[in-house]
Amino acid sequence: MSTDSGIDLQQHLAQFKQDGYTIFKGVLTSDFMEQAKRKFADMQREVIIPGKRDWWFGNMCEYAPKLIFPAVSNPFLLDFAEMIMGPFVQIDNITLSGFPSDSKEEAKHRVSGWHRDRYAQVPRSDAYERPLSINMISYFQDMTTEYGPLRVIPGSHRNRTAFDMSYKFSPHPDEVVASVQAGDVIVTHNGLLHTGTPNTSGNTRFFFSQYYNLTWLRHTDNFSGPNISLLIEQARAANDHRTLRLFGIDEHLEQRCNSGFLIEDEVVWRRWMEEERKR
Ligand SMILES: O=C(O)CCC(=O)C(=O)O
Repeated sequence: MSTDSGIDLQQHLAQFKQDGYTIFKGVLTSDFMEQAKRKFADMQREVIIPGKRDWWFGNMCEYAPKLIFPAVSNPFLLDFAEMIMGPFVQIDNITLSGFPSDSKEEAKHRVSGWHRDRYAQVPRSDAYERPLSINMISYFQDMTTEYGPLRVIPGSHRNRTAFDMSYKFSPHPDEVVASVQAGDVIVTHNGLLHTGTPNTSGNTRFFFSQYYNLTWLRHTDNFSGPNISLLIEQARAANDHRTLRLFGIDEHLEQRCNSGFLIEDEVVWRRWMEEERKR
């Protein structure tokens, strides 16, 4: 996994703080995306609801650890997540989804539904606040108009104006359509207003979400299955606190969540992150 966005992490962070999102180009390899699509097809075949197909699969790290764990523990993306949230990054859910194609008539002038994400709130001021959660969204196809691109309202994570509900399922005058190719990763603040767009491509629209939150919150995925238990065991043996935190085990939490808060958060976080790297 690599990235080729042409700007450094500090510039990505500045964009994220200002706009509520930033895009990393070319993170997922085509091999990863092909394997994930095959896994998706297998899971659809294995679903046991008679006459129905499932299109939405959480717990992907448990279902396909060899494929998914390297993606969700990508050190470059985790460095960035820690710059945003501090060294308190846990998985909330890792989700692989396919959106079936809608008819063009049904989808005309419609968006999937504007919203902020899990653990958000309507911003109370225009100050930047550390998010309680972030989403790292990627798609396995270039997001053309037909595939239904992500739309975002830049700066809405810092805009306390109430959302005009008449736009909930319509394009918004302040929206930007995220221009992304297969394998790019869009990192979003949970306060960012965004929506998908219906898929009218005639093919499945693949969506992969790495959703992280702070280690003291609940998580949606289940971390007690056999595969994640093994990953936890290996991380314990390697004294790998970053991986342990991904699965909700934060052995520094007691001390770090009660640090006294006399020094700028980002300065302290950097110190903790550097200390961990030296070990
Ligand atoms: O389908 C999409 O492109 C966006 C999905 C979304 O809004 C979300 O994950 O919160």
